[in-house]
Amino acid sequence: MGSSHTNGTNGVKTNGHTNSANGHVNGANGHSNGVNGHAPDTDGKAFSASNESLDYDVLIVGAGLSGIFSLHRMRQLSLRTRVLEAGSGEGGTWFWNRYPGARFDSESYSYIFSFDQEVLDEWDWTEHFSPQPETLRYIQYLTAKFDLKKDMQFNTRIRSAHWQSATDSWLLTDESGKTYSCRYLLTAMGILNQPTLPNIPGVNDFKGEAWHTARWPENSASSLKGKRVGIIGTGATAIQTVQAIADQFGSLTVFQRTANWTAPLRNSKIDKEEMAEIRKSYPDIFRRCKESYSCFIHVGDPKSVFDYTEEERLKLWEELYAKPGFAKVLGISGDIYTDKAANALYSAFHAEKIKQRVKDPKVADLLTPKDHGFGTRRTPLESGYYEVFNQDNVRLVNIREDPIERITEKGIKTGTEEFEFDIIIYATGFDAVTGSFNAVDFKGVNDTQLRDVWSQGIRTFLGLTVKDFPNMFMIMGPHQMFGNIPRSIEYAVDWVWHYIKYAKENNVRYIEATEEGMDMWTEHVHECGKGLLANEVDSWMTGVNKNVAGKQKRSMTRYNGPAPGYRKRCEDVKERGYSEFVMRRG
Ligand code: NA7
Repeated sequence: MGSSHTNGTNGVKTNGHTNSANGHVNGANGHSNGVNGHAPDTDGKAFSASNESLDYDVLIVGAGLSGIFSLHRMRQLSLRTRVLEAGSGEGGTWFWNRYPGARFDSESYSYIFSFDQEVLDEWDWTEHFSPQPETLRYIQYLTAKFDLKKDMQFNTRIRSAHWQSATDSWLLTDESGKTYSCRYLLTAMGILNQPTLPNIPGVNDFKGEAWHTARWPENSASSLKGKRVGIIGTGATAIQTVQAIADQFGSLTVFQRTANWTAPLRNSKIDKEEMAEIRKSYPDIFRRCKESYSCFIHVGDPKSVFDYTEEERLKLWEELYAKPGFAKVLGISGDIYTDKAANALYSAFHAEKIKQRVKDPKVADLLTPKDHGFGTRRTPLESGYYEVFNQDNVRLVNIREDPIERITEKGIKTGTEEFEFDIIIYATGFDAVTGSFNAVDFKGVNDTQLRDVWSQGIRTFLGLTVKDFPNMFMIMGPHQMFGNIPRSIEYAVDWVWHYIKYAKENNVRYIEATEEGMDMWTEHVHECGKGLLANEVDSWMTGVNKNVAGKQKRSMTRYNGPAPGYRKRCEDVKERGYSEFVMRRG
């Protein structure tokens, strides 16, 4: 579980459609119903009074980073707010994903919250790419520091969220049947929170131990020591897991359907002196993130691959390869993400690296992706992944050629072979982005179901709202930036905070996106994605999960344009007094 990045959005204008901050949101004519432009009702009493019949002013679903920051901000508006969380503790992604090797692959000090100076002053990172236990400690430190836990309710899985037209409110029901009402609903459920097992017959037949990486047993009695382990999947999670357990298992068999590109992370420790230097540079770090295309500290190369001679190009790529983090993914020429010929050159450079690192040429060839170019899927970073395949006790099985037929009592059966295992690890990914929403029965105005609204493709306004789902805001919903996620969360939560403050001051109790707004925004999101090679490839980022019905085809799940442009469009809506929305006074 590393940090995500939007493939193909390295900040370099390559094909004339970076859609930079040109501002205007056209098309949504807005029915402001006499709200916009009214003088603020600054004490906000009317707002509180109108919510008195409800359990809460605001309910937040999820206690990950989105939920934590949302709660903190809502408290600043003195709103009665509660976080409902399925897990037994806070942390979201970093609570659930405890598999060995789980860590950031973005620089720790750029992939965290920036909103509080005291936090920045107090918290020391000990590694450039934080491991999951340290990240979870950071999150627990935040909830303690801001005393957030008293408004968090754990072990509460929300099953339905139904709009109540009579009271302009939301009614949530958890799996025990308990209900919760509120004026505003903030979904903070994460984009990767529904693990998916493979759709292979016999998953329940295996008599040994088996688990999905996102459900790694916390105090696993069964150490991997000496065990025969099989792992299905070779995505970001599998790559981190395989390298982390390399010195533990008795034997490991990796079942690979699609090879993925990956490149060195080059993690290192941070001592006190270096942390002091990093701390001094926080303003610069966050400024760079703010200005960049997908909010990372790495800056893309404005020159084309073809502006360099072969010699210059290779020298440059060697330098990038030697650097830590996403430098070799985001610091490159932008045409690598839009031009197949440019991409082929960079892919060949990385293929050569695999050849150099993997002793058996057949295994090296199998580990080299043939069906997509470098960086066109989410590119994980590794620390010795390829070298694991040089171990005598490791085998790579090509299940594209020899598919798994079934999971058996003893292990895994492919078309030609039967494997026996003590442990099977499913590193088979997630029902990403919309999966979190589909797991809850969302019903809006006139019982409109969210999954129906999105059945022919995701539609949103600003990635934050959906028509027929009034007073509901999505933090890290579809059509938002999946780059540097904490940066996206901070922006989305602040935008919502501003709106609710406005509503409180203006005694607004109802806000809803319009059809025109959704049409315009959805078209804009699709326009931003045109020409990106990443959108021609199946991956969770393009909405594909072959294990999930209805997710066999690509869809536009994320915002592909530049982050500054995204923010400008949202700011413009705010500055126009939310006139693109339907609003009603309380
Ligand atoms: P991913 O990146 O979706 O990877 C899932 C892997 O599991 C991938 O290699 C899949 O192969 C494989 N898979 C899934 N289902 C099957 C079946 N039925 N048979 C064989 N192989 C299968 O998930 P991750 O957890 O690794 O990473 C998710 C994100 O978390 C990551 O991008 C980071 O941002 C953090 P496929 O490629 O579909 O052929």
